[in-house]
Amino acid sequence: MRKLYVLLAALFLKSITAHAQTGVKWQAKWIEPADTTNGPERAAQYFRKTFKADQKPVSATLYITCHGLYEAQLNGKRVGDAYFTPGWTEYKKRLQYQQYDVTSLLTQGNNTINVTVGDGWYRGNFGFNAARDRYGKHLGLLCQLEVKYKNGKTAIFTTDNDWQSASGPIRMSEINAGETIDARVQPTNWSAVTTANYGYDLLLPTQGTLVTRHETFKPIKVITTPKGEKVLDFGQNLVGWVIVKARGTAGTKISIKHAEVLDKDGNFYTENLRAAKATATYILAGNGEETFEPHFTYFGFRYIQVDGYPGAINPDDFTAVALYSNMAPTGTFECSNPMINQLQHNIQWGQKGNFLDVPTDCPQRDERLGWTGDAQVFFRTAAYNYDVKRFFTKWMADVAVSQRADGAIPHVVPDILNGSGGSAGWADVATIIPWNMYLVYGDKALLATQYPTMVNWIGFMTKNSTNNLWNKGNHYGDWLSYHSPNDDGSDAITDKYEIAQCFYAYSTQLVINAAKVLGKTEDVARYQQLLNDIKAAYNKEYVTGGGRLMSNTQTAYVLALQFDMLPEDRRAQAAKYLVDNIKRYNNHLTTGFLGTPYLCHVLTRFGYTDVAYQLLLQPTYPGWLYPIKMGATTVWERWDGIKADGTFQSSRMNSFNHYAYGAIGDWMYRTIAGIDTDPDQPGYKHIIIKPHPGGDMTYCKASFKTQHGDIKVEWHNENGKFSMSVTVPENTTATISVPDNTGANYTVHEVKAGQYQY
Ligand code: RAM
Repeated sequence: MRKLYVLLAALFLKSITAHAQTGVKWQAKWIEPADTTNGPERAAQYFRKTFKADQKPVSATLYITCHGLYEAQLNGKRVGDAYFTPGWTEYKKRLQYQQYDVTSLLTQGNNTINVTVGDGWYRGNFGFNAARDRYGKHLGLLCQLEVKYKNGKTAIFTTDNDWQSASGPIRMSEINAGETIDARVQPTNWSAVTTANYGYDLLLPTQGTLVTRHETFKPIKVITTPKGEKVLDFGQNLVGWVIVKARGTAGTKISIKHAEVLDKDGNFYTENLRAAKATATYILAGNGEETFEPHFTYFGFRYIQVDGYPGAINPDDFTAVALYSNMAPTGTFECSNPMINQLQHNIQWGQKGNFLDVPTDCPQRDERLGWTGDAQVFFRTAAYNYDVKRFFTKWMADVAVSQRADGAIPHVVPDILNGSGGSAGWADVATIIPWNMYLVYGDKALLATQYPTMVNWIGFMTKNSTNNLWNKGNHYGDWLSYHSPNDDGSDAITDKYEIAQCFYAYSTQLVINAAKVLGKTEDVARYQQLLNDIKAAYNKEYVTGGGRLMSNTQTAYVLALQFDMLPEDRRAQAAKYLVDNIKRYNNHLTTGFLGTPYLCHVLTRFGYTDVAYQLLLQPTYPGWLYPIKMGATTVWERWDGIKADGTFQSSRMNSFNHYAYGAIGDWMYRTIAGIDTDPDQPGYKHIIIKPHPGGDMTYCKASFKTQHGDIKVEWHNENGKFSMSVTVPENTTATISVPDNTGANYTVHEVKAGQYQY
């Protein structure tokens, strides 16, 4: 059976490759600069070629990819609006190329194509175990321009031996370190390129969502810090860079450093960036007003420190621009509590900043990796806020190809940690995202594509289990859960193998769900038997005779309840233990990465929505609103990134833009607003509307753009009266449950598309 899945996975890969070749028939040669090292700084390379078009083309298409990151120009005009192309994939197995309609950029006669290629992920120094040349030693370029003339003739211009390369103004570019641009240097020492034979087998057309420019920000404050640093505050922690205008003499060097926060004294704070220098350096050519911005790096920041700027700093000369994958917005959420609205804002900005071609844990320090655990906990929230179908289709294809032969999924994808993986709650990305994508988008084909990877992941856990107990391996566990500041024994540490057993069951359940959808009846029976065994082993090992769990933590109860680990007659009591635990912590959550996403869902399911609201609205640490009280504009990695006295948590791991805890967004949409899909008619074909009023909210207004159209819910709960309006899009049906003002009783309406008032 396993062999069959490996075969299926191989066929799937082949089909991707075949697909790649239907888009373009490659004739181009890979070219590399003659000086492949590009000097000690590893300057970006400029490639060029001038070619002759017999007439003005009636159509022209450029196909292009590279080893590194590229920006292309035709006759001095930028090609396309995407950045960080060709995107980041498992480069040794899959490399995207882009296709651009460049008809309007070409003319009759001579045309020049210029392409700049920087190190990027391909061979730059990035990731927390800093290393260069992860995918290859040489920058390279592959492009093919296909033109059609009015007379029906066609011509193809490709990268080949006739191209030239040189270094130019971009003296250094790296994901973490930043970029240095010396405007005095123009490419002059052009020399012939060499060609290389990498073939075309790994190439595929853009599968994901390319990065483009989005919001811009002007400084809201110019600050001179107590240390005397010149700092600009853009008012929002964002990901991208700052466009700088300056006038000065040739050789003037401006340095722009980036930080997410100021320290408690108001000084510029970069310790939490660890080894990431995150600095843009601009050297003026001295010819009037000059404008600078980087190309092949990005920064996570709210503040910049400006050094060496010629003359007085005028905020007008600085514009921050956010760059992220160009996902269409799908969700809006608003309610009567401004703190919750700020939380929604922070969740969305966490998504923008960390959806830069791949889903990253954080965008600022020397890490910025596709951590699988973070992505799975945030997936459902992400899919409410934006259309992430393409974004995750691409990334999950990378998850699939990075799966180890033994079925383990690496901790990060693309896998730059050399195969280390198989951690509970991280590797389960293999099942959790495909299943949830199916719920959100209703696309069976996507589920079928990922099915072999899902099954192989179960195989890994089974192989590493004894008597159906998965009690081997290294696990991150309930990462960053509550630790008491005084080590008084109240730390919420959940046994890692107890957690692993829950995820083993959950992933198996999701394979059963998928097998049912895909009509794989044999698998349904087989995995159902396995699931029964996993749960029996769990109850024997981790549940006391009285129904308490071995780890007496919120996360232990949350996972047991969310994944139906306990026999039905024990669940209500376990939910009560969970609530008791929350009360013991004075209405605070103590959960980390794995317990947090399900905490409020479990409370709602077992009739404790009031407790869920208390947690949501809890203004003191640990809780979602504490960072907001401390001025956060994105979601923090830790519940106490900045402590109440203004000091920081350990600089070794303290990101102020980590989306994982933003997973509460799912509960806000699904439970407060009450918008969900029926798993039996996924993709919002049959919509479930069931709001849960509470938390003293007087109104909630949310919308969600499905593939069928917009769902809208607006409820008011004032003066003892609950009222609600709902829009149900065309070609769908909905079950609308209308609560009374306490949320205790519902009246249910089965409806078709239309607008409804209750
Ligand atoms: C940290 C990452 C990420 C987490 C892992 C386990 O380094 O930032 O959030 O998933 O560790």
